Formats: sequence, C-alpha cells, structure tokens
Amino acid sequence: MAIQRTLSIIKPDAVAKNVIGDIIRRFEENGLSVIATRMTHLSAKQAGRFYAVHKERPFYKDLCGFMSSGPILAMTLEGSNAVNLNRQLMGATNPKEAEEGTIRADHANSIDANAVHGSDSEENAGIEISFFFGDLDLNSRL
Ligand code: IDP
Ligand code: MG
Repeated sequence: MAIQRTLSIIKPDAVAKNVIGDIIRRFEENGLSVIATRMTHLSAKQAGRFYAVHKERPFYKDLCGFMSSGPILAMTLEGSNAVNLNRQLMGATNPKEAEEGTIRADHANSIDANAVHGSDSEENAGIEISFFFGDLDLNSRL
C-alpha cells in the first residue's frame, strides 16, 4: 500500500474532553506517524473557508460555529494507506453508526460534536494539509 499523508483535526469537543493523547495513541498504534501539529482556535470565517465544500449544506453554519467554538489540534499523519486508515480509525460521521472501538464511537456525542475530522481523499488531503501547514512544517518520518 502506498505511503500517504492525511489531515486529522481533533475537534473542540474532544480537545475539551482532554482526549488528545488517547486519539494520537490510536494513530500511532495503527502505524501512522505524526509529522506536523498545530493547536489553533479558528474564527468562524476561517472554519468556513476550511469547510467551503459544504457551504450549500443545511448544517454548514452550525458546523462553522462548532469548529470555531474552542481550540482544535490539526495534525498531518503519514503512513501506509493513511487516508483510508485514518477514516477507518475515526468511524462513521454519525457516532450512532460508528463501529465499536472507533474514535467516534468512543468519544463523539453527536453528529455535530463528533471528535475528529479526517481528509476523505488523497487530493483533499493535499488541499487540507496546506490550509494549516507549509512545507517547512512537515517533517517526514520515513
Ligand atoms: P466527515 O467528517 O465524516 O467527513 P462530512 O460529511 O464531510 O463528514 O461532514 C463534515 C462535518 O459536518 C461532519 O463531521 C459533522 O461534524 C458535520 N455534519 C455532517 N452531516 C451533518 C448533519 O447531517 N447534521 C449536522 N452536522 C453534520
Ligand atoms: Mg468530510
């Protein structure tokens, strides 16, 4: 399987619950390496730019409000099949549908406050990584 990079965000609900360590442990135990991190508190406008693909969706305004409600931890993960592996570890968007043992099954309270974001394709991973990180911030672990 090809080595890939993907963007993960620990959302404001999970940061507030103090489960950053538990989430990163799951990535590391499953063969993903953290190659960049950034804790930040987005404005609603910045969250809106990040989630621009969803701007026509009915939940867009709430999503931007939630993502700017507190600090987040953005990180770049690197490893074999990183995009899909991260999505598997996250679980389904709606925690009620998330498989047992996934991050969202264990830490998400609702479809809005669902603990983590993960890129959904290699192309979007590239775009999302550049939203938070420049080349000099990315420290390959290979
Ligand atoms: P994903 O985070 O699993 O990739 P997306 O469909 O890309 O899911 O949606 C982005 C985020 O928007 C979700 O993580 C969730 O926080 C929020 N969201 C998605 N669908 C709904 C919904 O039906 N109601 C409220 N929030 C939603
Ligand atoms: Mg998505």
